[in-house]
Amino acid sequence: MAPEMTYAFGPISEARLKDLHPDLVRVYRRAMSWQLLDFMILETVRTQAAANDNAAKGTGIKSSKHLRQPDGFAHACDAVPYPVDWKDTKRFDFLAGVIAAAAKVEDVAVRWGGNWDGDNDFHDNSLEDLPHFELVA
Ligand SMILES: [Ca+2]
Ligand SMILES: [Ca+2]
Ligand SMILES: [Zn+2]
Repeated sequence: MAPEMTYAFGPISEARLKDLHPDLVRVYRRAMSWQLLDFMILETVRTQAAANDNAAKGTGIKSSKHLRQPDGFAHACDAVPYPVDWKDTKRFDFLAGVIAAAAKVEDVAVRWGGNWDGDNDFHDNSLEDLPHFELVA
């Protein structure tokens, strides 16, 4: 008998996952299956207009991997601890570690918005985007 799941994606998160590349979907499902922390999918696919908007505000880039790629999917996903408290960045860091581990297990190369250059120096980030993971390829 499967253990009872305490944390699970709600219908809004599930709807957003439909627009996400299947490799990343596997990563987020694996992360949720570990039942370490509840989280929700905030954003997968993004319109060009929204990406331009974020670039103007300095919170994103115009060529974002959130844009629908030629394969029809977003290659980036923002997930936030649930319930979300944007000031509690430690929970975001913890979630990022869980997702990074899930990516390792699923053998998917991902880049985190808290460590864009992948050097494990978490203090040299130009644009801090703690909820953000994207496919490297
Ligand atoms: Ca870094
Ligand atoms: Ca660096
Ligand atoms: Zn993002």
